[in-house]
Amino acid sequence: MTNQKRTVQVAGAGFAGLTAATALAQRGWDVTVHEKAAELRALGAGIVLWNNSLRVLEALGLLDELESRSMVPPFYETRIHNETVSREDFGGLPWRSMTRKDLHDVLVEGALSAGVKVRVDSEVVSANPDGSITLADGTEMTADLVVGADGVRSKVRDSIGFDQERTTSRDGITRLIVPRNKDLLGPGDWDNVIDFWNFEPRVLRILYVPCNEDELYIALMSPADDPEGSAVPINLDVWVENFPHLEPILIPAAKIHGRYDRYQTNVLSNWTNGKVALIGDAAHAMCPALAQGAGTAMSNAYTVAVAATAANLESLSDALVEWEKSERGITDRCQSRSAYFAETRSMSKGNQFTEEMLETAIYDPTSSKG
Ligand code: FAD
Ligand code: 5PR
Repeated sequence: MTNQKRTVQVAGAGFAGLTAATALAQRGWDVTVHEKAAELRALGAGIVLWNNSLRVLEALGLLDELESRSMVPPFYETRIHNETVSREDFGGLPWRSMTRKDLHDVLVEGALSAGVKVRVDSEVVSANPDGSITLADGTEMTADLVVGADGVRSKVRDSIGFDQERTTSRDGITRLIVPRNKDLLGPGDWDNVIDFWNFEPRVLRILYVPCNEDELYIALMSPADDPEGSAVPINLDVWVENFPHLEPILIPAAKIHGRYDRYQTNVLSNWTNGKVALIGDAAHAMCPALAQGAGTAMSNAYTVAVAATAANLESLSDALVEWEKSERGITDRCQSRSAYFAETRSMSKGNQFTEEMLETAIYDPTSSKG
């Protein structure tokens, strides 16, 4: 075989897998991504990106495209019982909101133009630290590097058997994209992200995130033990009774089936074993309070690509261990802070985005290593 290129098999075409694949292809690797779904499609609704993932998109050459499909809300406003308790603008720190579909489309376009080979309907059922994967149809493939970016229920991870601690939160959320209906909402700062918390007569929260002129992301949170609050499609009477001023966006929301998910936190003993590196939700699924699930996924995807490229193939496993050592602390701290906010619901107090809480958002993963 005359192919001189280093090879990598990536499991999962989510934000983590596509980012790693593009960064590796741009560094000369022969990259194959396996996606188990029949088509490339983003799951979920909307998303907020911060400096860390925006710097990664810039390094991949995708920032202009992303900017044209996203927006910068003026403030992150927090309200309790519809009374504003804070309006945070993060002192000029870059942040953006968009639909998950738009982010995914930009990453797919970037991967394809970098020469990444994407195979759909290609489920990875197991991986081996020696650098091989097995697909659902029994095919075995080998590579210099295997990246497990196959999400919270990762088969790459579980087939190898990493020690892990899993926690499921008491609250969960239904995430939907609805029309903005600004005219119907009446006068107000409807370009802000608005985090509406109600504690009386029951705990219910609506996170309102405009994504562009036409589309609005809403995340409706309820304790899992409230059958009405967590019902899908959403129980229109219950939500309108608690958030009457949001009726124009709740009516279309009640027409979508949606899905209620509790938050899952996974803490692994290690992110790597031999030639296998885990990134994204496969390695560190976290509560969404700091909106860093995708941000940490993309940061770690980028830095593992840089670290693997800088390594000699003979010492790749050691380089992966070093990569984990240098990048893990910031992700672990973000994961535990997000879990604390989910547990205590204390984002409702407002002004929670202190410099410490923004550590991950501020971080620039593209400048940490050459
Ligand atoms: P994923 O996005 O889960 O991507 C994994 C990919 O791998 C998928 O395409 C999957 O089909 C594929 N796959 C899975 N198993 C295999 C396999 N065995 N072989 C091959 N391919 C496989 N965060 C927000 O900030 N805003 C949101 O609106 C939001 N919505 C969410 C909705 C859902 C349903 C979930 C589960 C999470 C959501 N999150 C949200 C959290 C955040 O999006 C995640 O942290 C982030 O997407 C992680 O990216 P990832 O690439 O690691 O994993
Ligand atoms: N931020 C974002 C988000 O989607 C959620 C939260 C914060 C962007 C919910 O999914 O605090 O729960 C949150």
